Amino acid sequence: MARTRTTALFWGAGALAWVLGMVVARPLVGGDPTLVVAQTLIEAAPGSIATWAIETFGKYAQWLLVVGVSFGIVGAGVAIGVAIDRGGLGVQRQLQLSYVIALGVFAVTAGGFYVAGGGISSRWLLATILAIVPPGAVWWAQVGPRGAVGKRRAMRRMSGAAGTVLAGGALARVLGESPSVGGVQPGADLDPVDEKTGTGRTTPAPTGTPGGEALESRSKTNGVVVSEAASDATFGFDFEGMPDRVGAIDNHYVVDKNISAPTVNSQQWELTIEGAVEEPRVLSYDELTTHPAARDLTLTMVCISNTVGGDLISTTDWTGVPIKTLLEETGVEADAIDIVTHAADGYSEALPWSVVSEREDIFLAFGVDGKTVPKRHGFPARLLIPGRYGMKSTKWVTGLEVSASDHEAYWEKRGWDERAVINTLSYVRAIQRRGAQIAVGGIAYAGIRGVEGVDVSLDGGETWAEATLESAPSASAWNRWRYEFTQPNPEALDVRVRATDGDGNRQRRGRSNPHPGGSTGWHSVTLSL
Ligand SMILES: Nc1nc2c(c(=O)[nH]1)N[C@H]1C(S)=C(S)[C@@H](COP(=O)(O)O)O[C@H]1N2
Ligand SMILES: [Mo]
Repeated sequence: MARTRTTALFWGAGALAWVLGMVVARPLVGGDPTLVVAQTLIEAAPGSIATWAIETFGKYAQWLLVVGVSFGIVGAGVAIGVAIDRGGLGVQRQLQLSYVIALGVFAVTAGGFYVAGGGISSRWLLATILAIVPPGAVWWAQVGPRGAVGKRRAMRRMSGAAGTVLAGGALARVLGESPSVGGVQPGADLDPVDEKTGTGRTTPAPTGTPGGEALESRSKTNGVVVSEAASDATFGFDFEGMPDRVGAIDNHYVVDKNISAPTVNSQQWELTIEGAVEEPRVLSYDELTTHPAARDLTLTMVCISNTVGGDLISTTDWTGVPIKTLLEETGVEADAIDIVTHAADGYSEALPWSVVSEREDIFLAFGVDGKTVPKRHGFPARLLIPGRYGMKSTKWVTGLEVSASDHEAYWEKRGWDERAVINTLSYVRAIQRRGAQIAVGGIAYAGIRGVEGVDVSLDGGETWAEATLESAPSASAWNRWRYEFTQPNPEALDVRVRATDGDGNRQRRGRSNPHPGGSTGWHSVTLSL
């Protein structure tokens, strides 16, 4: 029994050392074998499980899976130890088996880093060696080439290995910070697009919207910022807790299926345009970024898995080329049905050609905030489709395929709505008190239908009043709204909000979950003041 425990402990410690070694080496190639396994599980999981995980764990779902896989590896190590001991193998046989397993661990490590890092490189070699040192040290200390050694010597070997790994880990961090690929870097400065083509650019906010006064107090209830300001000055739309009319990309939400974002080299990158076209064609990064049809567009993106009042919604200034132009230059055949976007992470999305050919605002963005696109938002180029949920807007685009049949996209295969047209939404974001004056404010969005009006109720939906709408920064962006009233000593307020879209249709009242077509329902919050 005691021996079983020792053997199990040895194998468990070896597995744990392996996991730690991989974590240490991770920055070198931007991933490791554990992440490769977790990523494979994410993509293989049935849609119902993926949706359940997103709904239950939100943005932590992917990292919980990684932790689970790591525990699984350690557990497997312990199980192997127990099995070896129970198997009643002789010392010689145990040693032979340990060599076979060591070889397997080495192969999996090298293979995993190969997949994670996209091939053979000096970084791949360094990562493999670094990750192998800790389990190697445990193995060497226990069995070693010349059998088990004394406790003292084992300790010395282990601390030597620990030192190597610490030094290697520091090196890995430094190298990991420096770009592993040449060419234009994500988030680098970009030449501004010609004034005359900048048609979708942010329209300036009307003046006379001063910022918040000095705050006396501030808190957050149900995700809504409750604050109190000193003076009776005008509220505007920028009081504490209100989002910026147009935000910075650094504050933009991030959602994708990947545990770590793919790394793409702008010099090696090319956009292929193929399928039902007159002649397939490739565009280089320079050809895309200097394309004469490049234009700016201010866009509000929202994820289809956003819940009522949620944070997966952001507005920023993008720069790109309409894909209609790129496709027409290439020559689209008459039997075209779908325009499929392919991506560096294996993701795909599709939109009917009948829709794309009608619209100038569906475009391949290579810039945001006057800079190149950050890695996590799809460097070097990502699609943007105003009016549709974020899932349609493929990041890390590598190709446009004109398909003569209906393409089944990544999330569509997992049971989400194919068209993914944005449902009208309105959220409460902030409430501020300036003496007896109170303003409640938030955002409203109806995709490209636009927002016509926003109503606010303070009595649980009995009576409604019209909110003041700020002009939208563009035809593809949200409106901020506020509603001001006087109430000397309110203790709690039951705030409800509903919007009417540009077609005159009121936002759906009934609550529904994000799956399969995006959440619906009026946002209501009870706020204590
Ligand atoms: N290649 C790729 N593109 C993708 C995804 C993805 O997993 N892979 N996720 C989509 C989803 S669900 C959303 S909401 C948006 C989010 O874009 P953002 O991270 O830039 O906000 O990207 C979309 N594009
Ligand atoms: Mo999404």
